[in-house]
Amino acid sequence: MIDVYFWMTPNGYKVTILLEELGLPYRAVPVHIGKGEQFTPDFLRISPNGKIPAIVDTDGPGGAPLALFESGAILIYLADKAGGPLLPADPRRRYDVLQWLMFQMGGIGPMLGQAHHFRRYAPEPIPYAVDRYTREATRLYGVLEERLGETEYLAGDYSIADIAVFPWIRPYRWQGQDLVDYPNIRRWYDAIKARPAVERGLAVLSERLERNKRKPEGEAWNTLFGQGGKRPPADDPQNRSVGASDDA
Ligand SMILES: N[C@@H](CCC(=O)N[C@@H](CS)C(=O)NCC(=O)O)C(=O)O
Repeated sequence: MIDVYFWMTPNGYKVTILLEELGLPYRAVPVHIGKGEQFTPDFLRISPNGKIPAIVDTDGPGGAPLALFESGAILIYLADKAGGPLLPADPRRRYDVLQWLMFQMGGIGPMLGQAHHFRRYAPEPIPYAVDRYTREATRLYGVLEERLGETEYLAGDYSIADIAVFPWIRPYRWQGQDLVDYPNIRRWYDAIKARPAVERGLAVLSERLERNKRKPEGEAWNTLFGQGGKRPPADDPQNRSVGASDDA
């Protein structure tokens, strides 16, 4: 059995969509990140960075349990476990998938996340941050648009790279984007959205979605973006005097 430590966010959906595509049995374990459940000692043992998603596969390599965090590593592990075209074994095709997966992990996720944050969640408007991350989001959408003008899916055939990027495009409006400007992304997006496995993956724990309260506020905001959910380290570098070096 695969336990998926999950909340209804783009990084969480990558894993449930893939598991649905692969038809592997799993159980979604809710980790309410607005309430700080990502900082409990039990969860930190599985996911030391204190973020979802994470998995525990009771039937890991060699039959022993395996715990994994970081969505990119989880997608690679699950696709390899099941085998098949979502992460091909052929080296050229495999590295093509992996480079687009890493493009998601290093670019799409962090940058679109910052655009979303400064446009929607920042307590006061910060024009420099809004401009910087919206411009970077627009640039990244341009990269996707060009690629999807050349190939049907990011790495040719549908793969874990598409599964990683798709949930990040869903909130495109909050990233200052409009899909009418990107016909190739629109085509790709609609094709993925129509897949029954994707629909099932997006429905996981949907009963916990508070439709009108998807924007974290109050305690939830403090937990996610302040220090409300996690103790700062005892030796918090921010408390050191400016210019002090580590060995001073
Ligand atoms: N690089 C990580 C990012 C994970 C991540 O940022 N997860 C968010 C939800 S999408 C989270 O758990 N946030 C809670 C927090 O930051 O306290 C991955 O891809 O797994």
